[in-house]
Amino acid sequence: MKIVAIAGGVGGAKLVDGLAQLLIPGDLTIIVNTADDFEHLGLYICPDVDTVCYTLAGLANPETGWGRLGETFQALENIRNLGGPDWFHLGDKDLATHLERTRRLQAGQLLSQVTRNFCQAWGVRHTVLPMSDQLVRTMVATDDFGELAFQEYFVHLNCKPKVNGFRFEGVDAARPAPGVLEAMQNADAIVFCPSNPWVSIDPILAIKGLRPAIALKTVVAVSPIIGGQTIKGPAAKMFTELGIQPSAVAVARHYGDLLSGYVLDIIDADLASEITIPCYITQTLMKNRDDRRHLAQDVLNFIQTLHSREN
Ligand code: FO1
Repeated sequence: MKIVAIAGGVGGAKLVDGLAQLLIPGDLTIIVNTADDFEHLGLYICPDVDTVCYTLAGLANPETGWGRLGETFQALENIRNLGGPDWFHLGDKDLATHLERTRRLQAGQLLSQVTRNFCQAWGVRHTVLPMSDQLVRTMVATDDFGELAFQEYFVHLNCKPKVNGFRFEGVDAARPAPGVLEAMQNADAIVFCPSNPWVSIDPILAIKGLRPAIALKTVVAVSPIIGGQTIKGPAAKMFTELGIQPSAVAVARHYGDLLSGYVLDIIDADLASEITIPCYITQTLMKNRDDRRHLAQDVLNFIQTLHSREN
């Protein structure tokens, strides 16, 4: 079965790892949000792409989900000593990724090309595609701080400002990266990973041509909200601040008629009656690699059930 996974950072990377444990490389393409990308210390940082690649390569820091395993922070300590910005925790190994990526981009390579080469170097055999080679930037509209660049909001201000909307700067001029539309066309199903709907999945859906391509397919989303809360990140807080009660139902409504089926946690089993599309209830919390594989297997089984209902 050919699957396209649409993913943001940490939560998305976990399900992607589960799918990668089950599917042969030619059968899994991961399309990753790049609207969290930013320039920092003169370097081009791609947090979600790196999180997905490090996770698939077995190089990710298991405590944070982002950054590298066995990381040191000597460069950051020395930047701090010089009075430079130290709020974004760039480790020494991770810095090598950003330095080399920046060098290649400045030499005229495309982000998709650099990502492909890095994946080869890290031994990632499944296809990881940035959503676009053009710059798209999530801007977070807040009550008290005006509009903030995403990482300023997310890391520097620790998601504290009250949010009242989002804007994806540059999205109108952005095109899907090479291979993205083709992967969607060839896919048997598309999986929305349990990533933040507002700032991880929506930027991908906002790229010209992607929503219509997705709408033609069997689409299954896994809820990033369990028992009204997010495991990591501000998705539940964002729903609340936007006047929507955070729940697995709210996420399903957010994606609306794009979805063919929806996976939600056992804790939220009662909510399935409020969702009008087929639901699959299972344990969605992924505490270890086995949990990731089990959830991925559930998602694949569910897709097969949906396909047999369609035929
Ligand atoms: N997230 C944090 O909460 N604090 C950090 O200092 C931080 C550093 C960082 C460095 C490299 C990287 O690839 C990711 C990093 N992240 C950090 C995660 C990242 O900002 C977010 O998880 C995503 O942008 C949201 O998907």
